[in-house]
Amino acid sequence: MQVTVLAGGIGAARFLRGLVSATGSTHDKPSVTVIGNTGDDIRLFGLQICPDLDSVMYTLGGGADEERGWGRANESFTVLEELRGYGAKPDWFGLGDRDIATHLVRTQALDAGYRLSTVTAGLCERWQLPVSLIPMTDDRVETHVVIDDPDTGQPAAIHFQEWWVRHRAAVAAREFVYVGCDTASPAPGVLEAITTADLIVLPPSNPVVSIAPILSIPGIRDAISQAPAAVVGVSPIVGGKPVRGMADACLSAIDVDTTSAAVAQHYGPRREGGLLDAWIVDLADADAAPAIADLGIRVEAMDTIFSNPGVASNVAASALKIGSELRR
Ligand code: FO1
Repeated sequence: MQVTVLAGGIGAARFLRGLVSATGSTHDKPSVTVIGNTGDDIRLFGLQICPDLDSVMYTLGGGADEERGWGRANESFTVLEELRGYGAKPDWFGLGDRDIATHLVRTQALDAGYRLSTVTAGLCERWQLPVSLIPMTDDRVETHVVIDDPDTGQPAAIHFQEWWVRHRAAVAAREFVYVGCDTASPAPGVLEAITTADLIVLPPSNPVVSIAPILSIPGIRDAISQAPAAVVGVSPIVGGKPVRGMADACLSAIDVDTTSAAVAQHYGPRREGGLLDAWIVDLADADAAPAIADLGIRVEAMDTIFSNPGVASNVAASALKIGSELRR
């Protein structure tokens, strides 16, 4: 069964670990293709940083810092200390020494003219990734956040990473803009991974800053809507709160309630031109099932808190089962 997953952030990476074990996907025979969000990407100190691609690469490659959820295990921050010693800006982004090696190799290859998708495949070779990881596009697309400038009160756009890391999403977001998406193209293999999939999964990623940028690339949303595969989503909201991160601050900016049902409605039922055939919610939200089912979306309630790898495998197995039943 070929499974295609739209992924961004830590929740997706942990779900993918379960999906790999549930599908038996391997580096030599990958049955899972991950379309990674690149809207979080930022160029700092001349280095191209791809947080959501690296979350998948490090987590599935065994090199991730499990506690932080981003960056490398056994990390040190000596370079960052030295940058701060010079008063170099920005000083709010935690660049780790091991992580910098990834950005150096990536940036050198990009500057030599290689596409991001080619470079990503090369980086993943080191990690013997048990999936195919493809960036949503090889073109520059950046998520910027429109806030009220604290000094002038006028609208001002800042890079997503500044809003997320420096401001901890504590500054009200008026709007999210996926800069460059209108003229971007899906990276090679992206549309094929969608049209040939037996199952498409929207994992518990942030709907606004991880999934939406992928859907903003011309051609991707339509390909999903028309794909023969069933589309199964996993709610990133449990009991009215994000499982991790600050999706609530993002959802409120687009007037979507921070509930599992509201996010399902936001993605929309497939039969009305939306994305979802099915929605997996946590047991804590089982009472929302009838309302979601009324939208025309099949609902499964189960433990979705990835406190141990077994939970992610169970959720993945449930998605596979639904996918085989609903495939068109
Ligand atoms: N997140 C933080 O909250 N603080 C950081 O200092 C930080 C540094 C960082 C460096 C590299 C990288 O790949 C990710 C990093 N992240 C950091 C996470 C990142 O901001 C988010 O994980 C994603 O962009 C959102 O999913």
